[in-house]
Amino acid sequence: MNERLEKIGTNGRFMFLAYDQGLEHGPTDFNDINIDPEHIMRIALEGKYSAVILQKGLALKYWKGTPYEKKVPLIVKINGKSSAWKGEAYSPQNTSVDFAHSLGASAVGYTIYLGSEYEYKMFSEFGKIVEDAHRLGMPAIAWVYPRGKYVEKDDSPEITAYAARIALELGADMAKIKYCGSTESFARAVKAAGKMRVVLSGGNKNTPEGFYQVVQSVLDAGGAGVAVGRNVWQSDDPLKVSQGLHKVVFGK
Ligand code: FBP
Repeated sequence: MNERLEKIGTNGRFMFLAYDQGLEHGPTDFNDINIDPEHIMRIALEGKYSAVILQKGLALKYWKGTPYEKKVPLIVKINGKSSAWKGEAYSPQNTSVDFAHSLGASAVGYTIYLGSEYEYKMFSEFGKIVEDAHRLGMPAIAWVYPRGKYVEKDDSPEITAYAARIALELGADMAKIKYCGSTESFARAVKAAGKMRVVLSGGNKNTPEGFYQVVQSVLDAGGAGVAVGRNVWQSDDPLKVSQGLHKVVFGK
């Protein structure tokens, strides 16, 4: 396990604020308030997140050289695709591990679409990313989402455990995977992940209570926390939801 990953967590637990949806989904995810990255940076700081997840462009303009640089650890998401792309799932790399490191990132993140026709390209890109990141003393986090031509059911317990295992096999320090319905089934994914950390990928809008329950289930299953976006910053009171989440993840 990379010590730098543990450094951004607390007692082996992690609560990340994801804000890469501007690229992944487009501004349809945003209202007039949360479209402003400054607003999200304030939530990341005041909500006591372990780190904020940004694409390079936001990291350059809203983190680097700002007071947040010293206060909120950064994870740079180094690949991404838009929702306009309707082809087979593939998320090209748009920046390097070296650049993320030069920015001051604490970790890099990369999405792999398990079961896509282009899975082989993402495996290959991620393999190099792990090596580059470890050479620089940085952890590599794999978002592993079953998606594409060869995936029948993207949220089955089997494919979720497979997603976690793939991240382990490719050398990731942490996998960010989706919930597969129950504590028991998620526990199987955590088991498949071996020594690697597993966090929940937020998901579609839920009630705060419903979301806390899912996060609790992930922790009960042996998961290490959550990387969440919309369930926080699309809520009516993002700081209140962050506090509730903090209580679930860190017990205070
Ligand atoms: P949410 O909590 O908003 O679901 O964010 C988690 C995340 O993985 C983001 O990092 C990413 O932008 C988004 O989900 C991608 O979601 P999908 O590919 O399933 O539409």
